[in-house]
Amino acid sequence: MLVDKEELFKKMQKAIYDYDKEGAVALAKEALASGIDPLEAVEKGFAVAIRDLGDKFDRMEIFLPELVMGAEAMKAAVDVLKEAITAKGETLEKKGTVVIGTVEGDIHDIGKTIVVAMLQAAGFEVVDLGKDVPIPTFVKRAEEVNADIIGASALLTTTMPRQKDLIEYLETYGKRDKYFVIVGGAPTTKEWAKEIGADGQGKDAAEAVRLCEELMKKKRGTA
Ligand code: B1M
Repeated sequence: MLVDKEELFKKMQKAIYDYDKEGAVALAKEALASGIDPLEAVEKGFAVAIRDLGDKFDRMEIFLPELVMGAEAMKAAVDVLKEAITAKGETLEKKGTVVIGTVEGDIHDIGKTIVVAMLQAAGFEVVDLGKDVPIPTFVKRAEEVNADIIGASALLTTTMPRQKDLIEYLETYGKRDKYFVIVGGAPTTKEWAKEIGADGQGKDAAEAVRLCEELMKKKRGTA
């Protein structure tokens, strides 16, 4: 049966506006069964509504409990889609190892989780440190798994400085040249990445993957 994609994306947005976790999960499964690209389902469906709820929260049209309920519905749907995205990468030759997390003081992890899934789908080995991660933990894990790239996500303007702290921490311990550092999260920009001396910024999950691929080519001298 042919599915009207735009119609399905609208239903996904409605499920988030209605804080309807079961509905969101069912729609994520419907998207997969219909062969819709899971990343497109996230970005054109669920994410449109959660970002709009964020704006409504900012204008005090809704309050934190409502934003939390919307986020829970979104997270449940992303969990379903994530598995489908990740499955694509299981048979690929490993492109490199990325240690990634959301910085200390920041509990936003929906976008980072999508970045993790997309990196795995592209063939990267990924160590996901989760959220609210202290800077020394990024470096300790990178050392343990002999990572190529460290990725730090930040969604708050107040936690973006932790990305700078990561670079300074690496410099302090003489390890800056050992790892590429990439940053991301809604408030970050290419200018910010340059300013703090990062190796790049991904505006979304697809760009983060392209960036990691380019950095690995650079490391192997094939760029
Ligand atoms: Co919060 N929050 N929130 N929130 N929240 C924002 C970020 C905010 C912009 C909303 C707003 O007011 N308009 C605002 C920040 C304002 C600012 O900093 N100036 C805000 C605030 C204020 C807060 C609290 C402080 C609210 C409070 O308690 N008073 C609090 C913070 C708690 C804390 O962290 N200490 C808080 C809490 C929450 C919830 C728990 C309710 C929930 C998070 C649930 C969770 O993640 N588990 C939440 C949500 C959902 C949001 C918004 C609405 C949506 C974020 C999201 O999931 N987007 C957000 C508004 C917004 O971003 N416009 C908001 C969808 C996701 C697919 O996109 O995360 O951008 P995104 O990820 C993208 C890219 O950014 C990129 O790829 C991803 C996929 O394409 N990317 C990377 C992300 N990480 C990357 C890393 C990379 C590369 C690319 O390399 C390493």
